[in-house]
Amino acid sequence: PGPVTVAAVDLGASSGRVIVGSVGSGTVRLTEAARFANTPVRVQGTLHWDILALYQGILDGLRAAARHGALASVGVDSWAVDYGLLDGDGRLLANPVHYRDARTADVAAPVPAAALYAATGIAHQPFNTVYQLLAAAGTAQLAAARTLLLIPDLVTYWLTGTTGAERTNASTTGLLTAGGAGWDLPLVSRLGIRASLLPPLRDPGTVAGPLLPGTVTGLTPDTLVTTVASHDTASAVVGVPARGPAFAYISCGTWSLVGMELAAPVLTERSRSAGFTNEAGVDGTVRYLRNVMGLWLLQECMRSWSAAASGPASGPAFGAFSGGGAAGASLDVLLAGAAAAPALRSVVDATDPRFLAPGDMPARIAAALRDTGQPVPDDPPATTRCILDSLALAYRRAVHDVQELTGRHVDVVHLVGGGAQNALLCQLTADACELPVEAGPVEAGALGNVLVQARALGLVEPDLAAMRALVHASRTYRPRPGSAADWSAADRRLPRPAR
Ligand code: LFR
Repeated sequence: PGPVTVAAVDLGASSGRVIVGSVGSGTVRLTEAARFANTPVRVQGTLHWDILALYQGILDGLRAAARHGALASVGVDSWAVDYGLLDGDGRLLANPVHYRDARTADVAAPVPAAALYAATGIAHQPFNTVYQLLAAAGTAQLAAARTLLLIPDLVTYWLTGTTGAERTNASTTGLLTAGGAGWDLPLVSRLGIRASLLPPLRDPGTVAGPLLPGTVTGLTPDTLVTTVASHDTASAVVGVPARGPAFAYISCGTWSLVGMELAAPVLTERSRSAGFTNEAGVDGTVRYLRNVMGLWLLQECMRSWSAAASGPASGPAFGAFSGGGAAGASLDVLLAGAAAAPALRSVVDATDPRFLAPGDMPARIAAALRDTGQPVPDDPPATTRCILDSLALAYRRAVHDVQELTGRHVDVVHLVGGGAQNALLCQLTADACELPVEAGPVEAGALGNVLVQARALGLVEPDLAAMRALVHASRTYRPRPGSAADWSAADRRLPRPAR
């Protein structure tokens, strides 16, 4: 038999993609069928996702994907924590709110942080679903809601009519018991959240339903919608080309998620205060990781620089990152300038929540540098260098801490996602971590999505190691000798955050 065709819908914070996976015997080939911008919209002060524009992009993308071959299956993954609310008729009540919106900034939970961590294993992030629901308490919208669906589950509902909460993504709500076995109902009730909002959990690799007839022109219910590891980071971790157990991963896109795959959660107070979270992975694994701001720092700087270059009136209030364009410096030019700029001149803490919200990122970086008595870069290439050095330093800290907190040894770092294309960042990561970095695949998330569908269709060997054997890194970066002392000196310049 020839290869089987499936489609991965992979929604990221700055763009959505529909990627065709062609699964043959012992091979998986990806082809991009469509890519569309994900442009958030601020309405009366609240930052929203434009969910219908995304859905339109998905429908058009699936039509384009079907031109590559009859689709046996479709799977949807996206960023985590955000949700849509359905009313009693199953209609979406409002556009989902963006996790970078300020509504959760001052929310205090009625349960102490240490108790939340002990119960759920999820590290405090202001945007976790639990805090979004607490921020929404008392609103007419929440009162009218009957079902909460996380973003990929909402898209899956529109495609199939079935509701559920996919387990890897559901873990990021902060409402599952640690390890992800089930909703923590006593906790949900202590928090004053209506348990009836939360749909039954479903597992990656199960069928959500056939595609509803008439939903995508040209596609029939012969196409199944398969539940995948619907948290993009969980799919990316499936798509890590690990060859043994002693690996750390960096899923590097808008965010950088740095950690290890474990068999059980780590719930110690040291782990909590170090900011490590225990998200659910496929097959009962735990994604033990720390959130690092990631390429968001650079994307937001580029947005500021291009708005400045095009004049105050013409810059979008919140535009999707366009990769530069005529007004701003292009990414390639910035990276070439950053490679030539002096190394480790100034570094910021790339886990600092001050960088979370959209805004004037060059000014925030400058303020952080002044706070720590370091020189402020005076042009975009030097600022870009500061960002990449700071990311590599944050990776160094996370790779060091994860070994200390788990008692496990790491001998290779896999850097997957868009950041794997950034040769300077990959080299700095190898230097800072003092470990070889295997870079790629760039589309690890889509690949993990495709692999879980392929497994559900019985097309690949079922164990994770065998699935990963079908995935390949694109390049190895080795640490350059002699740079370790510079990284530990840079590390000493920045106080460790107290959580
Ligand atoms: C990455 C990601 C992270 C999550 C953040 C917010 O795209 O899913 O894992 O912490 O977005 O949802």
